[in-house]
Amino acid sequence: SIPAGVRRGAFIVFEGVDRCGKSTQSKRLVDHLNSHGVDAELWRFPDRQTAIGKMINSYLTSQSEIDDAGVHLLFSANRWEKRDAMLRKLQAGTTLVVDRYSHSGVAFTAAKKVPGLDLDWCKAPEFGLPAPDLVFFLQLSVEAAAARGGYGEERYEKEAFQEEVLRQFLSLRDPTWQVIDASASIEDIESKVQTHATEAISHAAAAQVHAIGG
Ligand code: FDM
Ligand code: MG
Repeated sequence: SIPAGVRRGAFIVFEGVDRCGKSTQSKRLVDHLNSHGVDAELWRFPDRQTAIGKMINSYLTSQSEIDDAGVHLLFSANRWEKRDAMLRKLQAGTTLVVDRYSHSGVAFTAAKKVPGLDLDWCKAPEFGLPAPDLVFFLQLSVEAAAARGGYGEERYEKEAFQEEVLRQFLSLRDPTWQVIDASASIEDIESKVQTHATEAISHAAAAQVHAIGG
C-alpha cells in the first residue's frame, strides 16, 4: 500500500508528428527532473516490449499485416495493459513523462480515413484510461520534420500520411494542451517544457488522477 502523505507524480505526455523532437525533449525533461531530485521516469507508447507490443512492432515494420481496426485496438490494449502500473507509479509519487499516448492512437488511425473508423470510434477504447495532467504538442510542419533527415522505413513514415496525421492532431487539439513551436531551438523548447512541467508536478500533487472521458 502507498504511504499516506505521498504526493502523487504528474502524468506528462508529449505528442506530435514524427521527428518533431518528442523523444529528445521527453528524455531531456526526465534528465532535468532527476538531476533536481524529482522522481520521474520516461515511458513510451507503443511499448514494444510486451506481447501486444511485439505484435505492434511486427505490424509497424511490415513483418505482418493486421486489419486497421484490429491494430487500433492493439495500440489501445498496449496502454490498457500498462494502466495499473501507471497508476501505481503516479500514486507512489513518480512523475511519468510519456512519449506518445492516446492522441497518437486517435490521430494515426483517423488519418487512415477508413470507413467506419471515424473519430468517435477511434476515441472509444481510450475512455477510462488514465488522463494526462499535461500534454505537450510539439508543433512542426511536415516539411520541416522531413527536412530533419527524412523518415525511416516504418509503415507510417511517409510524408503524405504524416500531413494527414498532423491535420488530425490539430483537430484534436484542445485548450489544455501546451502547444510549442517545435521549430525553435532545443534549448528554447526545453526551458518552456521545464516551466510547464514543474507547474504540472506541483498541481498534480494535490489532485486525483482523472480518467479519459470521465
Ligand atoms: N502510433 C502510436 C499509433 O498508430 N497508435 C498509437 O496508439 C501510438 C501510441 O506508431 F508512427 C504510431 C505512431 C508511430 C508509430 O511510434 C510508432 P514511435 O513513437 O515512432 O515508436
Ligand atoms: Mg517512429
